[in-house]
Amino acid sequence: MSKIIGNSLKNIPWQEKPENYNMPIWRYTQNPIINRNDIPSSNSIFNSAVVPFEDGFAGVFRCDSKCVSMDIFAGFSKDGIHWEINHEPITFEGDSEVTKREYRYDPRVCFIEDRYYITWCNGYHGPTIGVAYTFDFKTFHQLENAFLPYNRNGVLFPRKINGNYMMLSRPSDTGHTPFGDIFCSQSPDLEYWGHHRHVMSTEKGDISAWQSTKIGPGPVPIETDEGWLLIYHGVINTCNGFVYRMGAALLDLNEPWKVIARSKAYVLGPYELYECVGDVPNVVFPCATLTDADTGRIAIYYGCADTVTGLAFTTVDDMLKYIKENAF
Ligand code: BMA
Repeated sequence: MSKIIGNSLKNIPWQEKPENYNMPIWRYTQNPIINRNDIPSSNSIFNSAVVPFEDGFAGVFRCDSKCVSMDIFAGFSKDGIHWEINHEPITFEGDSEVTKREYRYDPRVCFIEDRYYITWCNGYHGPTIGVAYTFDFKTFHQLENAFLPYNRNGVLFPRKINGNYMMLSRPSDTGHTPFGDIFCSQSPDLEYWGHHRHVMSTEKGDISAWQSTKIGPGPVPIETDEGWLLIYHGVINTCNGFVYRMGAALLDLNEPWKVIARSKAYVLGPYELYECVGDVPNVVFPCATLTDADTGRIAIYYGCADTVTGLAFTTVDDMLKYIKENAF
């Protein structure tokens, strides 16, 4: 039995694995849990992040407007399934040069020590990683952008490692980047980032072609007794464009740029209609998990076809077993 290192979460959303199901991740039967027009201004609500908060849950949601302007909104839920999302986007306190908004998308939320940190793809003369914190999901304090443009998918580790904050990210370009590896960077203060280490590359051979074009970190890594469980997205370029799937790897606890094991088979792909059809077809894009250390349960929140938000389930045992069985 593998173990999640962390808190118990008795009210984690949960459904049992269907009988005779042979994939490590299974979908919530009532998906999608958030529809495209759940707030008055939205065209689509997807690629969003949630955390336990007070006696329920809070989150930061990517809501693209009917002008197709990308922004992030706070939301709250009692059960992690039914969400009330604010109708106005988050506004940030901080240095006016940094809080100036171009666009904001694909948020992650990470509780470290005493507060919730939000990272997202932040337009600043090109995409980079915005960083902010909140205690209450009402007031948000923006810090310096972590990196120079161009970068996407900034994902913090939930604790300092060897005295430093750590962030995974994927250096990119100005557009629909046709390349991309995952890197790990370190910071003593969440402002100055360095000691950049390469974590994983795309796989060019046909041994794992679904991740041949680019990969990017997904939810905040999950600490287990065997290493950090990283769920990520992997992309292949096809004659009809990019297809986004979910992959998984296990990273070293003390040197998380070292990969212990990585699955050559994807863990979830776009199969269901709401994952295959939408503004951008054939996309599953994970941005958050909830975990319960007592049972090993994991609930995964993911964007579906850049249009709606889905929920899926797994356990630490299912994931680590699958990664090991399919390691390459
Ligand atoms: C990526 C990001 C994601 C999006 C994905 C598929 O580059 O823009 O927000 O879900 O493409 O369109």
